[in-house]
Amino acid sequence: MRTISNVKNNAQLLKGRVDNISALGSEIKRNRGGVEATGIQVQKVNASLDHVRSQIWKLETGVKEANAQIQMLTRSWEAVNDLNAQIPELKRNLDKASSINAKVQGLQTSLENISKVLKQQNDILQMVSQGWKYFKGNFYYFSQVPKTWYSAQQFCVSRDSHLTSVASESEQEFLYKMAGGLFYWIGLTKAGSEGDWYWVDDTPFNKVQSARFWIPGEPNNFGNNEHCANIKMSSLQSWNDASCDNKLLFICKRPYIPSEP
Ligand SMILES: [Ca+2]
Repeated sequence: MRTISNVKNNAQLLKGRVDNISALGSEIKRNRGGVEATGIQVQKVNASLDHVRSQIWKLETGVKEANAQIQMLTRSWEAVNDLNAQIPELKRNLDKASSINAKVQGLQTSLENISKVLKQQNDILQMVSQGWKYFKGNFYYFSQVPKTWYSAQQFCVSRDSHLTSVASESEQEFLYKMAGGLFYWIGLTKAGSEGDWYWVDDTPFNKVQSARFWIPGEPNNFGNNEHCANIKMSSLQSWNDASCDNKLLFICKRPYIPSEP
């Protein structure tokens, strides 16, 4: 009986050990699952770390690029500063250049004026060398050969002029002084008009202003045949009307028109 009891006890013990082993097996199983889960977690963490590393690398690259840009901008800024420093000197040079330019233009204008005056003097000299006298903007030719009034006017026209008009007291004075008491036809006539005096060069005849230039008692239209005027006396009152067919010396007048340079 003891033996049976012993066997029973032993069987009980065995069963207990088998149970324990079984419980251990289950625990090991559970733990294995935990280890597997932990492995997945570690992998995930590793992946996150990789991502963070790549972000950091990108940031570093960005910072390097930004630094390069900043250096370039700094160099540009220094170049701008250098240029700024040169501006006052450039401005001074520009001022100098403008003032020199103004002087050159002034000289240019002076030269042009001198050139004009020389050209005019040359024109006048040429006319004078051909026997013309210059007075206040006109040339006058005092003939040495007497002609009738009409032939005299024809001669003047052939020389780009007309028998002279007298438009002012100073002109009258110039003419009678140059005439020196000899008789000279002037361009005053009433031929072809109805008794009115007119200047043959189309200067308007001022009857009132001109009254002081006639010799007292003239014009007397002697013989009803005196239709042309001449300078007869060396005085302000020097005009006489005479027959246009008389042959007298004569005075041509041509306005001085400066030739273009
Ligand atoms: Ca008369």
